Amino acid sequence: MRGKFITFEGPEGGGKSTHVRELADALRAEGHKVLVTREPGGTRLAEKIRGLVREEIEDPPVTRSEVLLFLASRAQVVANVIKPALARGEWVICDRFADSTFAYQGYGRGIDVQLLKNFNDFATEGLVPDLTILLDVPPEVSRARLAARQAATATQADRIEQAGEEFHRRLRDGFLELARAEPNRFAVIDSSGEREAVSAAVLAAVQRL
Ligand code: Z5A
Repeated sequence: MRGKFITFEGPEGGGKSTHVRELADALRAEGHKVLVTREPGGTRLAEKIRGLVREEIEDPPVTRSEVLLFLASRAQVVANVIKPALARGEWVICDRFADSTFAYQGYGRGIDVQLLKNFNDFATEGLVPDLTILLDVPPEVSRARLAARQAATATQADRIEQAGEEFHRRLRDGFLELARAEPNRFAVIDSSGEREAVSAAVLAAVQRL
């Protein structure tokens, strides 16, 4: 039997990486075989693309290149990692997927979302998650968490994190609009509260699946 495909989405600092790990542990404890991956990334080539899109360089990618880089990374991880794992009956949890392209490059950067959906279908051969968990946080919570993490790890905001406040407001609204359009696929969880409460809401959404 084909495995289940779960994606985590949302603005930066929403706790995706944290809750991906916690969900994977919970599912493994129930005896499921779970593969965790992320976007951009998840294969050697895709991890190189991840470096390229986040790097501060003199000639940063123009928006169209940015889209193509994310889609190239996605095509690699879908073909070489996600689809084979699903075919083996494993659960796959992916930290970001197609909805990030629609939110960041569509609502955020202003590329037509329908056009992005068509290109995305080409990259994924039509693969759609069974469940998408949208960890929603307002921009001020997102900024505060990222600032705390940067202070703790002595790191700097990357190229995309540095995009302005208006960009981050548009992409959050974009995620929420995507969720409204597909209520059966999305579970929207307020991630500004306590971590334990968010974990419980994630598990409840997965149990419904
Ligand atoms: N991108 C794109 O533009 N288009 C695309 O198609 C795709 C991606 C696929 C990926 O970078 C970047 O690429 C991203 C979108 C863009 N933009 N940026 N920047 P990434 O994967 O490195 O960044 P991210 O996805 O935004 O992850 P993140 O910043 O690491 O955030 P997170 O994974 O959602 O959160 P976290 O690391 O689990 O938690 C952040 C901090 O908050 C951490 O210190 C936690 O301990 C803390 N935290 C978590 N939950 C809580 C709660 N509930 N309370 C308090 N503190 C908490």
